[in-house]
Amino acid sequence: MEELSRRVISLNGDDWKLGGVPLGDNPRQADPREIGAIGQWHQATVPGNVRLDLLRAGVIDDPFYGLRNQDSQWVDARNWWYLKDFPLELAPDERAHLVLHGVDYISWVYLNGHLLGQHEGMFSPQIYEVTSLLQAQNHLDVRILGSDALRAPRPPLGERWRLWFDQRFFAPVMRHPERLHMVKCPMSFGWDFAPVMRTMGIWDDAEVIVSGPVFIRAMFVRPVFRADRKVELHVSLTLDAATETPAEVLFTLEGLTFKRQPRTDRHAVHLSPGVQRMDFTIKVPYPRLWWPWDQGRPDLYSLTAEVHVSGRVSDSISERVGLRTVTMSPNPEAPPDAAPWTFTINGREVFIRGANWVPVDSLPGRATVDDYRELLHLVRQANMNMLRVWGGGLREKRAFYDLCDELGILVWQEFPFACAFASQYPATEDFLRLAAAESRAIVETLRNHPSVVFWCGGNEFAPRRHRPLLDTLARVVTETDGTRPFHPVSPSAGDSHFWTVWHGQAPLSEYERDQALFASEFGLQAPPGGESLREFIPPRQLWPPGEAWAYHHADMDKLLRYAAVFGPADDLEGFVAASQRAQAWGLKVAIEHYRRRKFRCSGALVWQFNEPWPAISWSLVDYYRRPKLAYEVVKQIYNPVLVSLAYPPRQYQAGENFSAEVWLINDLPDPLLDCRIEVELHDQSGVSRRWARDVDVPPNSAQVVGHVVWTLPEGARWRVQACVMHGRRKISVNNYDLSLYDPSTSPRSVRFWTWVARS
Ligand code: BMA
Repeated sequence: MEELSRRVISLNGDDWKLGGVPLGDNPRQADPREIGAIGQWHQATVPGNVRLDLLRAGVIDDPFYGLRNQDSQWVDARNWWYLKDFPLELAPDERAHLVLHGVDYISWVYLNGHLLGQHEGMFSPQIYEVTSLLQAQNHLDVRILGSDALRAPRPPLGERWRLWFDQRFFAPVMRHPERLHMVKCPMSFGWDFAPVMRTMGIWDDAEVIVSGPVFIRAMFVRPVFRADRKVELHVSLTLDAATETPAEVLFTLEGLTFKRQPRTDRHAVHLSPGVQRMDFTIKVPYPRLWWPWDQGRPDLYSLTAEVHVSGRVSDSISERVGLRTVTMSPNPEAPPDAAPWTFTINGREVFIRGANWVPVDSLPGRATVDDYRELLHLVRQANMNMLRVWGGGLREKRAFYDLCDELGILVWQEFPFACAFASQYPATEDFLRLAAAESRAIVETLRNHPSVVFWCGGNEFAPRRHRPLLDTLARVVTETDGTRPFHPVSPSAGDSHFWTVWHGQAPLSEYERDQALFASEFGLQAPPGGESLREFIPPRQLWPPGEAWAYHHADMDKLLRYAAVFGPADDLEGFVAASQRAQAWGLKVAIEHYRRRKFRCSGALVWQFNEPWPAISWSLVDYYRRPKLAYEVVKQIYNPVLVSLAYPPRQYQAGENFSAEVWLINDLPDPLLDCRIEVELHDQSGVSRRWARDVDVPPNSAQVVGHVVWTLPEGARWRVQACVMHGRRKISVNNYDLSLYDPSTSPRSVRFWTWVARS
């Protein structure tokens, strides 16, 4: 078979050089003569980050330890140059395009001394044709503007906001107001779980693509389900032809996760010089659908397009394809102004069990495929079927979405806009143009992934005050994708960020009042275990908690308030254990409530799965990948089949009645016939009461299957174990400790936080 002519020359690696220069008077004026003024060069790595290279070179200390991040803020007061030499020879008919998939944040790119372009935005790829500039040895220079050059003063604050800014929740997200003028990972400016680490670097892949005279810039594949149940692929190719030419496009469709005879389609085309879009339709015989893992198999196809010119392959591209539809169905009993919140995949309503995903590293250049793989396997093992890629974070790297496709994990993707409280994102033409360009690039990068099912404009800002931005995003999504729902901002029109517990310090039982149609955020902070704490908190600050705790985001008032209930919490071990119990128990109360309301509430997303640096945060899994207690508990109660008890949380006494509704929830698409539900009461001496019932469980359901009423025997501590037996197999277990409950009463701020959740 003839060799394909696309050659991809990766420019990734550790053979780059990095040097810095002071910002000077006019930092936005690039001048390659700056390079001559650089006294000291360091070895550098792409993908990466300026701080990482300086760390490896021993110039700065690990900013993730203690308060050391403060010592390297000077890094932002420099412009940085990345340099690389590489050989490349082209055959006579060949063309070459330099592709930088993500440069953070404002950059100038030079090849062999020629300025290729100046670029703003960390998400859009930079693609430059470099055919005529290449030599046997090439010299690539990338200049990155120092973060301090982008600083902006804080706008004057009204009295109401000044009060709120003194509060811990709001201050961290507005430390650098310039973030609202940029389309850059918002969290990097500091958040209530992330440090101020204003990243600079080439954070995603860099490569040169060599093709023949026709270069394929992009391929967009849209599965279309026809009324006669046949499936077609509508394929758009963006082709760049050097000259006017006849050509042939050859498509090959194969099963990637299953065996199927490859199917080929040929199309004769006539290309004009320059960039053009061409549309094709390909039939898919005997279609195999893509499903989230709990509903079926996440089967994938591979589609390859080759463009042949004069009998030779000029260029080729491959994309993975998953056949699925996504629509949103209304929730029963929802208010008339609510959005429909039930994710409906391939016509089937799917209850969402998942979490919020934040960047895996505050230095995102460091994230590798292995990091994503390790964390996403933990997601899958925790029985989660969705991640919300939160708007304070990133468009992740391609590997993240490839793995979600393979594992059958749904992705709710937000655009990188978050928490505009006192001021707002601008409505100027310049800013809207930037927002459109960056969001278009995000959609183009992700739209072929079947796992991505939902676009959302961002996190926590008023939709009314952001009409121009939201209209821009909605238009981009329609024009560039058009196959997925778009929701303006979370929370709005029915989803909740339920912070009455934690920020409002309400008792955990308050979760049971949440009437959200979709619970997109709820959670509690808990410190990681001692082993992890010792990796980033200096020994003398470990206990009592020193300054480094606050610097790594511990909110001590609230931690102590919840730990006190699940204590004793008067030494490090006790405090960690009590806080982790509070977090786990709180999430259990919330999730079981949401699941019992199945489809009146259509899903639950825990805040937050992971964390970008070692922190005392809401994460289930700490920075070092060590799961907290809550991870294990959430995994148990996210079992697609769950028996759940609803009972009043209170101090029980021997001789009193314990009375609970027994709920059975089945998120699987199949019925479970001949199941046995067993509920047992354990006291100090073993099982003292037992309740059992044989049931057939309908598919995709939540129902009350019985009621237990027991007089509590002698003792002071009772546990209840509930399980579902299917034949001889125990398919689901749930545990309750009746002594674990939160007796406190609601503080006054509860009303405020309940209002926040709904607005
Ligand atoms: C939410 C998020 C984040 C924040 C978290 C914890 O509302 O969207 O902005 O980090 O609460 O306070």
